[in-house]
Amino acid sequence: MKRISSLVQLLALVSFGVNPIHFNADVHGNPLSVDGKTYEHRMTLHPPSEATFFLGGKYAKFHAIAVAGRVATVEFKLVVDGTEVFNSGLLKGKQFRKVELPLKDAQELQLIITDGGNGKGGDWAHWVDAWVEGEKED
Ligand SMILES: [Ca+2]
Repeated sequence: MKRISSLVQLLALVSFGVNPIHFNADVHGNPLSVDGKTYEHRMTLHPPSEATFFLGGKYAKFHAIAVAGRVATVEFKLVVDGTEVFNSGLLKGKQFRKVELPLKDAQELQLIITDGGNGKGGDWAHWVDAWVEGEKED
């Protein structure tokens, strides 16, 4: 199991949105609770956000919880090798969707957050507990 946040540091990164990415805590240093459980690991972004990870066919599965910020209206998408494989639909104020995604021989994974079509004001959004697993031996 390898956290996506560690892939950010380890693997080449194509692009992020115009805003910085925040790891693991909000501006007040607080962890995030989702559905009654507290998570230490997350990436917090502001749309438009598009992060591309080169997986090189090394991983079997992707896991994450897509969580809208308190006053956000956003949409989360996952694109594998150019094909959209997950769309959260509109998520508002703390709504969330859990994602389990088989990767098979995926070369490239894109994590996308849009403004939900109503502007980006207040649109902080979180990829919580995001990791890939099933690392293959070279
Ligand atoms: Ca919005």
